[in-house]
Amino acid sequence: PQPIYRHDYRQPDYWIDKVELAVDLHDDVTIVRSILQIRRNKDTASEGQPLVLNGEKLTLKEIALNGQPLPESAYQVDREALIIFSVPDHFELSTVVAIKPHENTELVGLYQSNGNYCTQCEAESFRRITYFLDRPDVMATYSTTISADKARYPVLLSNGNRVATGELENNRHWVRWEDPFRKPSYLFALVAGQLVCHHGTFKTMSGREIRLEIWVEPQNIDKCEHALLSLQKAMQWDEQTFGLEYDLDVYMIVAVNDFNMGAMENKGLNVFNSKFVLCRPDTATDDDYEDIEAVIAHEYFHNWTGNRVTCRDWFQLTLKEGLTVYRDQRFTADMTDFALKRIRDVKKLRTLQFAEDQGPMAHPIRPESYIEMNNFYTITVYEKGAEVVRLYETLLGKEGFAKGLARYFEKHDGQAVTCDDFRVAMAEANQIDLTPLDRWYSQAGTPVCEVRGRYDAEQMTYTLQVTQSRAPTPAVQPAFMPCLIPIRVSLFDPKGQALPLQLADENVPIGEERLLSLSETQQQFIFVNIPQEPVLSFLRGFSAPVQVKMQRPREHLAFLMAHDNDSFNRWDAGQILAQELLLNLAQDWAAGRELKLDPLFIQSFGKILTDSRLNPSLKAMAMMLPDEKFLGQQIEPIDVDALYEARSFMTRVLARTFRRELLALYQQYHSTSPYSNSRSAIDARRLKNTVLRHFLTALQDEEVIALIGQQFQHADNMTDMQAALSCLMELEIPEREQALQQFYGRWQHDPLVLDKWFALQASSSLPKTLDRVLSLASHPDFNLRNPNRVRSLIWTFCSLNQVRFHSADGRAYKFLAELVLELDRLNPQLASRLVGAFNQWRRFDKLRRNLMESQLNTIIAQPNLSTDVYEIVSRSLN
Ligand code: HT7
Ligand code: ZN
Repeated sequence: PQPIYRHDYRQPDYWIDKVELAVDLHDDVTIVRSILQIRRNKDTASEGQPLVLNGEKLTLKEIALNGQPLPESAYQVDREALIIFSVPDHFELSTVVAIKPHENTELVGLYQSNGNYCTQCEAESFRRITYFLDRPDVMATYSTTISADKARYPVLLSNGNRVATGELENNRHWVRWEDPFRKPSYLFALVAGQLVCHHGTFKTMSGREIRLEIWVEPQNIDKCEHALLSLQKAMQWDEQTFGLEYDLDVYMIVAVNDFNMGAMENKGLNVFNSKFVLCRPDTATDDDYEDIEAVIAHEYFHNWTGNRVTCRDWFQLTLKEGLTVYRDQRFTADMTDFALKRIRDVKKLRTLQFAEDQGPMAHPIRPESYIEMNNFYTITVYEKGAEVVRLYETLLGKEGFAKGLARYFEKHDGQAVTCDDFRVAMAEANQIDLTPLDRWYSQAGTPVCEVRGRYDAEQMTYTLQVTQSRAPTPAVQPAFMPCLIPIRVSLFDPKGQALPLQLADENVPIGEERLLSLSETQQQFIFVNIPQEPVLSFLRGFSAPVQVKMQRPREHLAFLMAHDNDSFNRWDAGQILAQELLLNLAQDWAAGRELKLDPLFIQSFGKILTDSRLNPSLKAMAMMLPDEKFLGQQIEPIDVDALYEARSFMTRVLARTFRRELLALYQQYHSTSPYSNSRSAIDARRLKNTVLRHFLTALQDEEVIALIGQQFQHADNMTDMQAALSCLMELEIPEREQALQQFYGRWQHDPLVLDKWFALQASSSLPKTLDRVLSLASHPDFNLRNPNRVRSLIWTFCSLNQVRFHSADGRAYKFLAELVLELDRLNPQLASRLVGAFNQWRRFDKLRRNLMESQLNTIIAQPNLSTDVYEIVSRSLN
């Protein structure tokens, strides 16, 4: 397979202005009639240029140009295209194709899920529905008529407004939809099935009433209210924050069980993985509720950032995704807690995106090339992309950012544009040169800032020396060029008071927090009038997506844990200290030395436990030790056993030392009153479940086991039930299997809850987990055709359970490789996600490296491998 390069972009030779589709759904075949109004692009195509339309897995039945059937000599059809040799400047092209959605296991194009029809066209799958110029810069208006059996498919949906309906012979019916907004083909959607609707309304700021519809299978009608509320909140937030109003009269969301990703922002008709719609207190956790709110908001925000203004080509994906993730992060921060949200987002970025940047898949947020676009819906494009958008906010302030966004819409509404267009709009609105941000788009890899602080008592100066370079990456990258890195800093006196900050060339101090701009490879910042040696708080709020390297005494970290007034850095100081100790403990364990925990850390941890001013959710965050996967990234080779033992040791020591305080916290926050979804109830559940799952369980004593058992038996909500079951997963006691059976008996008919049952077992750190996973893969409820189920068992185990997946006998590697090959024949997109669990293989010890490499070689040697899996594996092996 050949890569496609960003620099090869050129406009299409033809434009399509109007699309009329008629989709006839039948059991054995679906017939798609399309009428396209096409015109030559005078800027690129000379007269007589052939028309090349994308099309895959289509059977062409009829073709006519301006109403005249085309003779076979006038066109050619191959596996990927329909080529018409000669066309006029303006014309109407009609085609009729047959497709087989019931045979579609890839879940792209038109497919069936639980007997209902739905579509997924992003990135390049509209071409599996009809012949088209399937690229985002071709924007057209769509009219779609769907016909189907009335009893089996009473609900027929597509983008825009419903304009007509009618009855047909043979108990069939039809519905016509018209979308007045020009859109790229990837935003097309169609749904047909036996669905029911939970609806509400929203009054926009200009006074229009929008109908909001959540469509689900009948048994799920009581699980939609939270999704509806989330949508209403998102609509209101976007009006209040950015003045953005919804444009159509109806906004529809459809929940489907079989979906490759989270959700899809099709114009006016979002299709969602049911996991991000359906919830009830007894079936979904507090985290599920928060994820639903965030994903609903994300897809809604796309209506402006993605749909009204879209991407010129797929290399620009971060233009819509980075920006929309940034918007949904801000939304969630406003709905919940700013610091908590920031910590979660940064944790995710550091654990997953930093790893991607250090692996074979490292790429800039705006990639330079791809073989299979689906492989580039990555944590880099999304989350690092969002951090890059946040840099604009950091540099321009919230108001400047909003002004820039308004300018972007003013200039580009209705267009397909580039990341450069976004940067230029931001710069114009704020009359500032933002070209220095360009390197964040063009360079892969994580910048590393090395920091040195020096206090000069005589001069009363504090000098900060900062350098930037790039963390090493196995993928070959052009030489690293320095980026513009905004760095927020504060200095604290020994009492924990933030000092007024005055730089050497300033006359007076300006505030207690400063934003420094690092744009060179090396820079120095001198603060004057500093009366005593201060403690530095660096990169406050994680003001740029970089790694920080700084030698500092542990006492400074303990000090920041107690005194920093930036909640993010306060949390981070604890993480850095814990990380340093855990890595040392891992080394000691590997060398057979006795393990000892630094009393300074024990003391600092104790202060967090007993700090009554800390919000309980933040306290839970602060107590959590860095996870094994994150720790693994900090060392080479990754010693999975040593990291596991070190972390278990630290947990045990803390649990034993603070047993009394932990039990008291548990009791204090364990509610005996009925479930509530208030913020304080959520915070309480978070803290008491962190205490139980991550500390008390390690004690394995009778009192704790009894607490877990009681919580499991009496829980009136899934948050508590799942937390208790996850504690049991760590214990080799009879109650474990009983609870699993009980849970299965109660929830086997609810696929989303059953996913939890699989995931909980796969995440256990007990040595027998690999065997359990192997047997669960043959369980009657395990199903390779359902991505949620595959992710819950396989991804949880292979990606999140580091110590058990990397068992030294290589059995888990073999299991994954075989599964990837089997899955590749059904759903290459999902298979290529899973094979990514091998991406870090070079960082392990020789034994594991060889074992993983051999499985990767087996995979790549397979004939007929999909381009999706081929791209990931070949990059991994190169
Ligand atoms: N824009 C959506 C991306 C998406 C997708 C991409 C490829 C294959 C399947 C997919 N499903 C959804 C999701 C989003 O970022 O909002
Ligand atoms: Zn998105």
